[in-house]
Amino acid sequence: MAKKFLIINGPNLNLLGEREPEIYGTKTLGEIEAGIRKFAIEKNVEVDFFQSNFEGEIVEKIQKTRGVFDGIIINPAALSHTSFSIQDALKAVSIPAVEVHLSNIFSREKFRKNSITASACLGVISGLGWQGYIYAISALISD
Ligand code: CA2
Repeated sequence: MAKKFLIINGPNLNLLGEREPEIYGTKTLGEIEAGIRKFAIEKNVEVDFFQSNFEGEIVEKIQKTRGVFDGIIINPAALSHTSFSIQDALKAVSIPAVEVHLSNIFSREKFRKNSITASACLGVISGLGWQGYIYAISALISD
């Protein structure tokens, strides 16, 4: 059976392509999702997408992944730096997760250098733009 992955995007990522293209690239979230879909077809895996600006909604979505998805790719956006509840939810479901950041969080403001959610993930891909989501799926396929 084809592996099934959930791609979660956190607060403000619905605004991609509209502002700060020098940091986050020029693609909209819809265009990024289309690129991921194309890759998923090539690799014969299933992908589903979820974006929310609300921490609790992201926690609920993660809780519901158990028994449904084989892996989670998550860009928690600014919640990466604050959210123990997302960290707990990722740990609770014990589904392999990869954290993705479009920008290099280590070369920006000090507060971005620490990701609270990353410790609940297999690994982190940061600074490689939208293709980071593709690399994350590749990692989970070969997991
Ligand atoms: O680099 C990333 O992917 C981030 O997760 C993006 C977050 C930021 O808080 C993290 O430190 C790193 C911000 C997402 C905001 O997205 C925007 C998109 C368009 C215009 C303005 C913000």
